[in-house]
Amino acid sequence: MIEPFLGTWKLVSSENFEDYMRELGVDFAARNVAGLAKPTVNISLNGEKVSIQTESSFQNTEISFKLGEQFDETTADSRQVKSIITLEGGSMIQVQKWLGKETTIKRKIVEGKMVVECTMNNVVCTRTYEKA
Ligand code: A9M
Repeated sequence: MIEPFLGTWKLVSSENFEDYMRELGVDFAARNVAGLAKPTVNISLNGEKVSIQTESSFQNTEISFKLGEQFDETTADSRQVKSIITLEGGSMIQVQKWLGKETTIKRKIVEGKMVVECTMNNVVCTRTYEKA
């Protein structure tokens, strides 16, 4: 079910984001800017299309996709990736692939909060959002 994810979310805590970005290959300047950002994430549904808009004082991004269908994404750090997002056991699982590399972004609802777990190789970052 996508319904629990719909709405507007505000970042309230972040663990290991710096290490995750380093593992992705994000450069020093961008890591510093992104580390300071407190993004607002809006997740909406229009027919079969899910949109995730991420807004911060530095940059805005938006992805729009159908669950289970691969799409092209340009990430906040300018990677051109192939993404696919599925719902599995109540979690939204996103896999991004580029240049033979892969990262997973898992979103789940825990006690009314959206917990986003980003994994690259053996580095795991956890970012928690509350309903705005
Ligand atoms: C998240 O909270 C985690 C998504 C992980 C994205 C990693 C991209 C690195 C960003 C580096 C770019 C630097 C410039 C701009 C700063 C904007 C900050 C945006 C950070 C998300 C849940 C949200 O959907 N995802």
